[in-house]
Amino acid sequence: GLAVLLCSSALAQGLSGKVVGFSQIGSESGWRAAETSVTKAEAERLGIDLKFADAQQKQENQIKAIRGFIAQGVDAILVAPVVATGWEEVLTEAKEASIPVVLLDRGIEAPEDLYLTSVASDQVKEGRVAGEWLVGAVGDKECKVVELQGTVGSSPAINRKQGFEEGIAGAANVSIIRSQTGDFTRSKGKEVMEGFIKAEGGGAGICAVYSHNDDMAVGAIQAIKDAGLKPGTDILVVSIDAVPDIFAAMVAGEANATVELTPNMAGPAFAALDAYLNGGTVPEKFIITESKLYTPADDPQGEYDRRKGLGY
Ligand code: GZL
Repeated sequence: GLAVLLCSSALAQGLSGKVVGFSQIGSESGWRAAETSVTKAEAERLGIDLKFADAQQKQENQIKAIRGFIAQGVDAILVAPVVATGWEEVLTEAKEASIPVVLLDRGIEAPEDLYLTSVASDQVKEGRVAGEWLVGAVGDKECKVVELQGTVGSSPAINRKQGFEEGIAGAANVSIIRSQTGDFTRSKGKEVMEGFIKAEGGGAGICAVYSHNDDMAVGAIQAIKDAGLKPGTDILVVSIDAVPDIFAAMVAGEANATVELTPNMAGPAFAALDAYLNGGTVPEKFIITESKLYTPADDPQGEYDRRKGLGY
């Protein structure tokens, strides 16, 4: 009777009319652009008034944006934290203003009471799956790997490096010979891969490139081709995100494996905020999204077509 009515009215209230600030890192990759469009679409669907701030990959811009949201008195704040450190002061200010903070797709090193919950993939697992795939692909052939790291100090860069090293630890024939950040962008990934190829006498000895995201891998593919080598055969290409263009590369025989990262972090984030703001339910601290390996055996053209409409 009444209880059900009250409960359903609370649930029905949802987040409509709520004001949520979103401090987004930037638009450094296709995946990031997809996360932004999915988040905006989810907010629209739920009737949320989303205040969006693009930080151009600078932490100080994120901190400024969060301070602005606090001053506006928003109901909640979403943050995709560009790096893992330096958040305690501003998140303490949000806590003191009783504004719940939800972290998206990257983690931070800070007391867990400074955020309501974190929605992200298991980035160590992503790296491990990539490493295990490469070990399986090369058998007992010697394989010298070059690594394109994500943004220095970001949780995905730290975790995906650790995971990959775990994944290849059991294979003495597979080793990382060079590793450098490409800051998750295509242009930097191409530039760093050009440097690796030059430093390795033209690249003939490089067996594989492991890239912390597909965008740097797409840049590396161009550098490999410019050097007269065949990506996908002379140099294997394994990366993470599963954006449309890595599937296009697979169709062209130029990429070999990617680990999917869903761009829909907002769905679980808004659900947690709804339960918390409308029912006082405290969500689990870490909401982990699924990861899935894709290779050219998995209908890359179909995967490209399916994702093309998702805002990448
Ligand atoms: C990982 C996410 C990374 C993507 C990149 O969760 O933070 O940031 O893998 C993006 O494409 O730049």
